[in-house]
Amino acid sequence: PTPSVERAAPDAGIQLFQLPWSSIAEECETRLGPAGFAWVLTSPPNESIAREEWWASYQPVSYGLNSRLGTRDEFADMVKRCDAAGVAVIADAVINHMTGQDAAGTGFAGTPYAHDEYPGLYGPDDFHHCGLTPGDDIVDYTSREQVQTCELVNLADLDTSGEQVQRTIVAYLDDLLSLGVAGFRIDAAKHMAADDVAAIVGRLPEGTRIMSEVIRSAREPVQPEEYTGFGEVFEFSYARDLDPQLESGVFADPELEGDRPAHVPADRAVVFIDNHDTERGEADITYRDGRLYVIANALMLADDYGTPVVYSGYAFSDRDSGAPAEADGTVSPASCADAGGPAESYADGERTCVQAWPAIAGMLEFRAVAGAAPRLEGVSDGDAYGFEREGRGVVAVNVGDETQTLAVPTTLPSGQYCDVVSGGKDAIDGEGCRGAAYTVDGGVVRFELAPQTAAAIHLGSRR
Ligand code: AAO
Repeated sequence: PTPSVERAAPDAGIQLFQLPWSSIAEECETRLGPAGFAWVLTSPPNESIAREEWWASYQPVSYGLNSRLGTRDEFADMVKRCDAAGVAVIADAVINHMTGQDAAGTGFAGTPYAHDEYPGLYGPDDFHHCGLTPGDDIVDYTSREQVQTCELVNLADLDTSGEQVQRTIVAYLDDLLSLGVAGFRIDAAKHMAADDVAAIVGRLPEGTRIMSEVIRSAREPVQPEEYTGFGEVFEFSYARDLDPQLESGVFADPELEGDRPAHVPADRAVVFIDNHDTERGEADITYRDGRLYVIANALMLADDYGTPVVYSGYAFSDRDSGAPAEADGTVSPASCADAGGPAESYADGERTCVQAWPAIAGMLEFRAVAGAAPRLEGVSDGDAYGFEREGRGVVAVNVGDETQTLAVPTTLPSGQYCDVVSGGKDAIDGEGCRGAAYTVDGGVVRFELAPQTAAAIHLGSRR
């Protein structure tokens, strides 16, 4: 038995999509902090249009912090409580645009707005009117000019090169920082010139964490690499490369020397299996594929590339459906305290509570023990695949429909280990395993993997 094994500080994050602030605060205290999540990505905190679709959050009306997800006070309380639990808050910052162009209206917190008019914030001169396409909408993503000066799905496009616009955005972000947030996801960063984003975030205090959303496409001129000079970017290629392997059972090791081809450098990459857009779009593997989703998350959390962010939202059959809400429009609080998972199926609106899945907690522990140890060359056999984080742990998966054994050579010391995906050790100093147990013997560990399961052992799961 190894009583104390060195653990790296947590680095993984979790996106809690459309979850109210009061519920995130509770999750931080009861689950995220103890499990070892380093940060939580929230949905946009500012006032937006008053509609019940989830995407209302992406149409800002003002920078007041009253939204369907809670009040300013509730947001501030959440940041404090998460911080105290060791979980930093990253807020989703929608700064490329304001509302759709259709009509005048009143925001969720009562602020009036009209076409290109957001009283006290912006007027017509603060917006792009590209004049390049009918209705000024982006039509052709191969045109940098359209992507960065026309309107993304008809949303009033701020001219982020303007001094006054930059100042107004910085004041908003500074306000959030004053409440203790650690950084921002920059929504639709592709649609702002990288120089504009650099100028805006350059005015924020040093150390502010920036994660730009720049969806990679080989066919387009605007590339994620342009946004790595001032922060991290979400690397959309990660899941695009991984998912087909899990679906086909044909595995290929990533390039293990240096950075991966066609991915941003590891220290700039935020990686994910899915997010709120891709689970409604391009992602092949989502909560609907419970077992494969666990496998995908296990491989991501076991990896040595980038900073992973786990995703947790709610089930839906209609792409537009918002999270379950109260009569006054506020999103209903939800608790994952008693949740396990993955479930065989989810009812519409039901929270997936991925942060509560035992496999995720086990893999966060694996990740902490693996620390900076390099990923070694993988082994694949039939529908099974596995790899070692040198001297620290071994992960193995079987994506097929038959039970399969997989022998992985390892430098782990000989002995018995508990699989942390199926339960781990039964107590901190316990002798038994809650789930499967595996033996490392003579430099090999032989996994016995049920259909569509993952397993992982590490120095800290030795019994
Ligand atoms: C809503 C209505 C609209 C209405 C509008 C205004 O749905 O009908 O016109 O209001 O009234 C969200 C929703 C939208 C919603 C919007 C505002 O998704 O439906 O519009 O709120 O309420 C592009 C952007 C990217 C953006 C993504 C959705 O580049 O930044 O579109 N994501 C963020 C948020 C998202 C949010 C917004 C931005 C707006 O995460 O939730 O929208 O704040 C290609 C391009 C990408 C492009 C996609 C989609 O990607 O490369 O840049 O993303 O197409 O157009 C393959 C390809 C890849 C392709 C990808 C996805 O993998 O390789 O190139 O598929 O299709």
